[in-house]
Order: sequence, then structure tokens, then C-alpha cells
Amino acid sequence: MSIMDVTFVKGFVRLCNDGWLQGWHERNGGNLSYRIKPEEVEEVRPYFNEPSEWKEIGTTVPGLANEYFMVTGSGKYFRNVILDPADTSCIIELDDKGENYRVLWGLVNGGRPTSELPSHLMNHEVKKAASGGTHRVIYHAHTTNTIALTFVLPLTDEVFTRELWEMATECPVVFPSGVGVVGWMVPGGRDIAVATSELMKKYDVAVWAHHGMFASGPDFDLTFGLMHTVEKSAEILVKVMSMSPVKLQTITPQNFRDLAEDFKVELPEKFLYEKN
Ligand code: 2HA
Ligand code: ZN
Repeated sequence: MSIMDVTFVKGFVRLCNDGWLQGWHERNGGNLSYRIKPEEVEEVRPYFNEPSEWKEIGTTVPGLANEYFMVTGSGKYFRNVILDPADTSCIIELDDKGENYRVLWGLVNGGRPTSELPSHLMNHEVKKAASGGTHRVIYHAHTTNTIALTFVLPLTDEVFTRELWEMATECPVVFPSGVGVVGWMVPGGRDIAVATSELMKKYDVAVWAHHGMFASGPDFDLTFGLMHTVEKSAEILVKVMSMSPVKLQTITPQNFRDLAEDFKVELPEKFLYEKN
């Protein structure tokens, strides 16, 4: 037995490699975190090392007190995770106030958890509450086409959601609550974490202008699938906009309402505005 036989560890590593293969993780771009279930903590506990010193998270997440996470390492490359998970990722534990963390496994050659740890943990705290505890994965990727769109579309939730929904019929079914947009901000700190987690109260996807995306979901398949669906839709939009300044036809607001009825999803009317 090795820690690589544990199902959630396999899922974590596979997502990192899938994201690398998509081209979303140049150099050390992107990061991933998973909120480990209590019974899964027991599966990996035999592999824990001497705990590191407690270190400050950089924000406070009382809703995650005493929880365990698997996270990618700061400065580590997604393309290397499959080769050496113990070098590129780690398992951390939070203290009973949600203010500090310590490393229990991984980062065997040194390093720290992802530079976006405040954003990951604040998103986890919000999504844990909003989803009744079902959401466990937070994924940040440098998705090329979505980033490109942040240079040419107004940076509003309404425009991004509507334009992405129009590009593929499955989109409103996959992300019916829509996507949120954060204007350009300095990454890595508490301010961008607060702005992102505010959006995560309403959405499962947040776009960071000129940077990338955050996605949240209950498991690795659903979270990767969500990121993939949004980014594919963005790719279609980039192609459409490259071919023509106007769409000759598209999915209309009434089409969306009909779809919502048949597929039993609620689509907020604020995204179904009339265009001139
Ligand atoms: O390099 O993606 O946002 C990690 C990042 C920072
Ligand atoms: Zn990034």
C-alpha cells in the first residue's frame, strides 16, 4: 500500500494532470485543493509525518476549523504532480480557530501550500455552508480563452454568463446559477479572496480578469467538468467573435426559458435580458 492507492489522492493527481494536458497550467500556474472527508483522513493518517510548525493562513476561516485539505504547493508545476505528488502537493490541517495551518504530509523537498491558500480556504468556507457540506473541491486554472474574453467583454456577471450560455446548449444546465467576474486584483492575498468568496455565495465559477478562473464542486469529476465546460464555451465565443462582429443567430431568452422548464433548472431572469 502507498498513499497513491487512496482514491481521493488518485483523483487529485488525475485532475492536476488533466488540467496540464488542457494547457491551463504553464509553469507554476494554477492550484487545487480538496477538503478531505473524516473517513478519508483515517485512510491517509498512516502516511503522516511529524507535523510542521503552525503557520498563519493569512485570513480566518472559522467554518473550517480542524478540517484537513490536500493542496498543491506554491511554485510547484502541475505537470510534475503525476511524477511526484509528495514533492508537489501536501496535506494540511487547520487549527481550532481556522487561523493557522500545519503540514502533515508532502512537500518533502520544502515549500509552502499554494500562494492562493487564502482564496481556496475562503471559497471552501463559503461553499461548505452554501452546499450543505457537499462541495469539497476548489480549482484555479489559467484558462486561455476565458482570460482572452476578459479583454473584450464588459467585466460583469450578466454579460459573461449570458455570452457563455449562448455558446453551447448544455451550459445553462451545467452552470445554471451563472458565473461571477472579479475585476483585475493583486493575486495571492486576502482582498481577492474576499471578493471571490463573495461571488461564490451565488455561483460555482468565478472569473479573475486577465488571470483565470476558480471553480467549485462536490468532487473532482464535476469540478474539472465545470471548468472544462466554461472554458470550451469561451473557446467557441472566441472563434465566433474572430469570424464575425455579429451573430446571425443564437439561443434566445425564450429558448433558455423553454430549456429551463424541460431540464428543471432555474435560470435567473437577470441573465435573460433583451439585447439591442
Ligand atoms: O502560480 O496561479 O494565481 C499560482 C497561481 C497564482
Ligand atoms: Zn493563477
